[in-house]
Amino acid sequence: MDIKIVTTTAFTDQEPGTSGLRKKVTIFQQQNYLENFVQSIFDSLDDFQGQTLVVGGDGRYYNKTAIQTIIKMAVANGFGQILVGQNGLLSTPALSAIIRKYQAFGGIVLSASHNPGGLQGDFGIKYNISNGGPAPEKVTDAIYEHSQNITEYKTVATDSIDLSQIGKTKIRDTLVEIIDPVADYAELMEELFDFSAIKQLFNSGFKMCFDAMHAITGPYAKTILEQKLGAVTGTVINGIPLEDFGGGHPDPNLTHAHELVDIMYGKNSPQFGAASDGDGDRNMVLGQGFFVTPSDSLAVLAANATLVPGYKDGLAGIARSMPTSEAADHVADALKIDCYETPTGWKFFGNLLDANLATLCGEESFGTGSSHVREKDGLWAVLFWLNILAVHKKSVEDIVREHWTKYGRNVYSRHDYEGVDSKAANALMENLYHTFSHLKGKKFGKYLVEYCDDFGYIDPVDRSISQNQGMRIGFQDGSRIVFRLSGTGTEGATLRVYLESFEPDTTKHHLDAQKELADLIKLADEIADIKKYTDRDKPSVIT
Ligand code: VG1
Ligand code: CO
Repeated sequence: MDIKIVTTTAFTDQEPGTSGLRKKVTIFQQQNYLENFVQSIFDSLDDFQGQTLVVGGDGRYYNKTAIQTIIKMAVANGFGQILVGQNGLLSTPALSAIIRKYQAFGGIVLSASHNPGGLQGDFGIKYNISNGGPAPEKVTDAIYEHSQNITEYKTVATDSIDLSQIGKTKIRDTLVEIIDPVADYAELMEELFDFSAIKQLFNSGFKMCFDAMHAITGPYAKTILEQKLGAVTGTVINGIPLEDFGGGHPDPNLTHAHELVDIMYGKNSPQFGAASDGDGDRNMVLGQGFFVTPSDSLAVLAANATLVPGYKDGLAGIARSMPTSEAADHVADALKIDCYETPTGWKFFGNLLDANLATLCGEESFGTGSSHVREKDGLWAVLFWLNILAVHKKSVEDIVREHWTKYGRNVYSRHDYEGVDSKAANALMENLYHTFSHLKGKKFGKYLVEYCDDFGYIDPVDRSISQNQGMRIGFQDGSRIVFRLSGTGTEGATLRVYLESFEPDTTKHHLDAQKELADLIKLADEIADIKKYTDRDKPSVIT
């Protein structure tokens, strides 16, 4: 079987965003579009001959086609072994776990995560390095660079590989192995959490609802929650992965996971509710009629970590993305450990985890994870909560309220303006940047501006610098407003406005976050002229 060298022409738009390259399926379907990007990944790597590559995706439309292409190209480029999830499926955290367990050279994740799928939806591809985590910026920059100058790619002519049967096949000198997508991941979860305590909890009549949103976590959640932990059949809803996610938007938040929200806010709701996203790395956690913000979730997990076997010796540190609320910082202070503030995107946590500076990480965008893998991990967060619930035997709401009583409440919300005209969104950010010089020291009602800047980050481990990571306005009372443009969308621009205030007064902890933040919301519009630039009078999604 000969290696074919195919001549190609570069595409100019293959720049990875917050989490890999994401485009409309129809863009990926252009001739050589995927091939160019995959070859650019391989051309950016050194010394992978004979090594192992892990490949899998969230099962969205185009997943299977893309996997066939990638296997052939990985063979032609000289990988020694390729591990592929059965039927092309692997959740993002499972892929990370498998890279680490089998000491693979790296992995390719096919997913556009929380973006809708199907022929009219989005597709995406991301490269993960040998620690199991997303490639750092220096690698994604190199991939983009290669993609702009590419003239040829390598592949082999061979029949399609049967992805449905677990087993091994040899193609040229490469061993292609189809593996169980769930087994290794489930084993890792069993090492970290007290399965017998959680089993007892379910045996005692505790009920939960897990909404897999017809995305990748269905098979994982069924195996772990229903089969291994004894949750009743039917605990997992929308558990079959579908190429178009059943027409839904697999983003676990109050807007898109409305089926779960209706159940949890309805009559006779189960004690615990959770959902995960397209590729299984996000999570939303709910109690009965009670929403846990992802920022609070990180703080609660950190405060209770020693109750969980995998974290019984305590945490080395905590890391959170800059727009994530400072709730975790209060826990870190109490535990006398460091709390790191990184730019948005899981790739910035990798070095901190590798250097054992942080054990738990989190983002306000429904992402929590730990040093067990190098991705955020939706089901892991759900099991962590279950473990805490099994020990405390209290409701989710009581656990969170007691947490607020002890540490104060960081009232938090994110307002997204999706599908805004890109030029207008850039103009808004530009204008904001120029207002900074006269904002500092200014008073808006009770809010005195203490600082405002464009967030930059120096990685404490390798000293690499990342600039322009979001505009922050901090007020003297600890409140913050952050403005960022999304790096994962595929249509126009999405403006994200992050709002936070600190409320130590327990008598106010029951109040609604939107009402509590009303002044800051008004102020955000006043400072950034949101309505004028976006031509919208309200956000499209509020979380
Ligand atoms: C969003 C989130 C960010 C997250 C990223 C990938 O990025 O804000 O916190 O890491 O998605 O998550 P952006 O640039 O659109 O704000 V996932 O689950 O889509 O891989
Ligand atoms: Co995701």
